[in-house]
Amino acid sequence: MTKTAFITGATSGIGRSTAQTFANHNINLVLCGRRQDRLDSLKEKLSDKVKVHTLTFDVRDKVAVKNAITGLPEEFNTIDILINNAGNAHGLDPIETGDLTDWDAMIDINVKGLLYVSEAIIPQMTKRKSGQIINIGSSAGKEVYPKGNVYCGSKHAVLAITEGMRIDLNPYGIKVGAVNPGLVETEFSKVRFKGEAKADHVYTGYKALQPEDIADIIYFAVSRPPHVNLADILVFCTAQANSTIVKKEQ
Ligand code: NDP
Ligand code: 8X3
Repeated sequence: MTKTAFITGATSGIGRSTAQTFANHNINLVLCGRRQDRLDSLKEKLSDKVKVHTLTFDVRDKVAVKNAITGLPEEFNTIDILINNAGNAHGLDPIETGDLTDWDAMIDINVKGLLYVSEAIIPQMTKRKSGQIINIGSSAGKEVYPKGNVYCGSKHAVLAITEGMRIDLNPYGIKVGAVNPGLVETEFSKVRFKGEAKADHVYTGYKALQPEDIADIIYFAVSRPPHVNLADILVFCTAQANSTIVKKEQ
């Protein structure tokens, strides 16, 4: 039977690429983000392959999240796969000069937003005793780096929540796992550096992971047999050894 995946942060980067990969493998899609124009064009692009529905909400708005998910049309309201991907870093500052607005954004989006979406979807999975949840963590959820403080904290929280979900949803046979990438060339650094020129240098001098690389891994995780759950995957590009060591061309 054709499955339906619910992907947050589908307007860009890893989420958009995952939507494209899933469509290529005949998985119907509920695509979410704040930028309606991008959701519309992605829907237009993928609708010749699979059924696509879009939802526009900010994951920080728990009422909007709940209303959007409970209001899904019948054709899309059985979610087999949840990809909790929406998130970003905001700023890269030492803790002593950090910006409260940035801190709020990272905790509210990366942690609380993931929880709001999960809260609205998990009950249907427990009721059916089936489903799969993949949370997009980060290498920053495994290792803290200088000035990464709150972003790393938010991604450590994503990993802890993933483990908690896996334990609590174990009786229901629901698969839960995390995919934790290192440097991926997306709009991530534009957001982190608020459009400043230094964002352009993050992915130069080496071959960073591409969003398609992560989408392939996510598809691999959702296409395993029922008894196989990829619980925790850490992915670096070859040039990256850890959060601080990246081999760049001079
Ligand atoms: P992008 O900036 O390219 O994409 C981020 C996505 O998240 C967009 O679709 C954006 O949609 C959505 N999003 C952000 N804030 C909100 C919000 N408040 N409400 C709803 N949607 C939101 O970055 P990536 O694709 O790289 O990031 C995707 C995930 O991967 C994030 O969780 C990130 O932390 C993680 N990650 C990224 C890495 C990288 O190096 N790029 C490495 C490791 C992990 P819109 O703006 O339309 O709302
Ligand atoms: C994104 C990768 O190294 O910028 O999570 O934190 S990093």
